[in-house]
Amino acid sequence: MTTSLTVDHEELQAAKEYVRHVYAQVKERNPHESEFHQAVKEIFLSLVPVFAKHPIYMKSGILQRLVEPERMINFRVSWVDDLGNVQVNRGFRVQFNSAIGPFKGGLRFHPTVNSSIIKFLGFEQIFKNSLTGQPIGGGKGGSDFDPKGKSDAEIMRFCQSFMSELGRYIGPDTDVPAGDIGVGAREIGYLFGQYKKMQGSYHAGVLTGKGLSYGGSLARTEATGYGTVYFVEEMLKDKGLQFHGSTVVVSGSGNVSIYAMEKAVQLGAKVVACSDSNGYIYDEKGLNLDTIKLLKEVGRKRLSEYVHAHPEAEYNEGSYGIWSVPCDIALPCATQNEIDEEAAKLLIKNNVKAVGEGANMPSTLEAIDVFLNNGILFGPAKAANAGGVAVSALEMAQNSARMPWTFEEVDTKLHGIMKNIYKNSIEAAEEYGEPGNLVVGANIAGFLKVADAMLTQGIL
Ligand code: NDP
Ligand code: 2IT
Repeated sequence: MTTSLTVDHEELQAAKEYVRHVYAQVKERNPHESEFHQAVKEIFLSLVPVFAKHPIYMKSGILQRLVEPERMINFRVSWVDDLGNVQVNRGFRVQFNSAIGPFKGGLRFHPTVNSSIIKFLGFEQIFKNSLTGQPIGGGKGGSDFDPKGKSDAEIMRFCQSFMSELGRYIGPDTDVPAGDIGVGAREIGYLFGQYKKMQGSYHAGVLTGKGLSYGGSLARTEATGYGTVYFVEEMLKDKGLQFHGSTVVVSGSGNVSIYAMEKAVQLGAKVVACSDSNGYIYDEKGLNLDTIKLLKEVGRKRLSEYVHAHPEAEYNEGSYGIWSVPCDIALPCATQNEIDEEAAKLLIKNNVKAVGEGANMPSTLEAIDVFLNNGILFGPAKAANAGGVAVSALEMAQNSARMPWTFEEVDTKLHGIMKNIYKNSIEAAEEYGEPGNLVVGANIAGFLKVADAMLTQGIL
């Protein structure tokens, strides 16, 4: 990690020792939580120069406190499937840090969900939310429930059961969940309905990502994907590059991926490949986004069916293969650790110039090192995908004001927020001796605001 700062060697050693010590403690206290360890390690490595320059953070135990969630809720979710069988899933909510605002973060429904996944996502969310400049703390939740192949009625019964337990722990000024993998407008609707019934009163701001007819914000659906492209646009601009005329690969074909593709195309790029968990589609002339939307947003179908409508395109089994498609810009928008060292090297071999993370932690630590060491423009998740939660906070503002804004108003604010995140991250990287390193810059800029709030609020 960085040593190029004007701090005493001794202070740097003390900072490294502090970080090493707390990281060892995290691994010991949270065994078998490899995703959580990974997210913590990435942040910790970036923060060494901060502790060397400002030992007050070490003295006040900021790191030990940051890595311990304020509250972790685990609960049983029982529900009855269409055949009359009882099903039991696990529900989670981590209320990680509320130093700068109510806990805020999505809910993920996916069979791989466990406490490690929820804690890595919640930990990332603390710094991401801080970067947006809005008053929102960090939280995350979800379930190992698999929405694939379930009927609407099953989804509804599951969501009602999930909320009947989670409902007592959340509220517009306490904790505000939203969507993530497997949780979109349909699920938020069922969750909101159940919360409203339980409360007996209307608290619009308890969830975000709501439908437009009952308190949702225009542009929330588009926000994460658009925001990622706005962020990457800033990275490119600094190097005299642009989306216009470039070839783009976007993994996933869900909410983030679809709107990242849409904005990239609007800016004049050609999107040649996207994926789902089974495989990827490729067309060197560019994909048809309307067909993808119809398949995934409306039909909830597999991407393999794309080639029925477009025989000129090819479908390949295995989502990992997407990283062998040559491109100028890669936007991983599916899930964690989808780009490993080998995939990163393959992208570089094929001349990738920029990578922007729409998903949470899609690149392994080794892959990030490969990108940075090869001079690839790299936009880390907590900065590049912050547009979703940023517009969620704008949705909360509209709910409080009981006044909806136009699409253009929200989109303009989103664009401004993404530009600011880029600027603040670049400036922090410069100030702490790692010019151009957005990983270090975003981690430091996100950390400082939360840490200073924690310092002023006493030992909690
Ligand atoms: P969706 O459920 O809408 O879409 C997820 C997409 O990723 C689907 O195409 C899915 O394929 C694919 N996918 C999921 N898991 C895997 C896997 N294990 N391997 C390969 N492909 C997989 O989720 P979102 O678009 O909302 O989320 C995508 C990523 O973006 C996640 O990392 C999420 O945390 C992050 N994110 C989301 C935000 C939001 O506002 N929604 C905000 C910021 C980040 P299939 O259809 O086969 O399941
Ligand atoms: O990872 C994320 O930032 C999200 N899934 C969105 C969270 C939110 O509260 O909108």
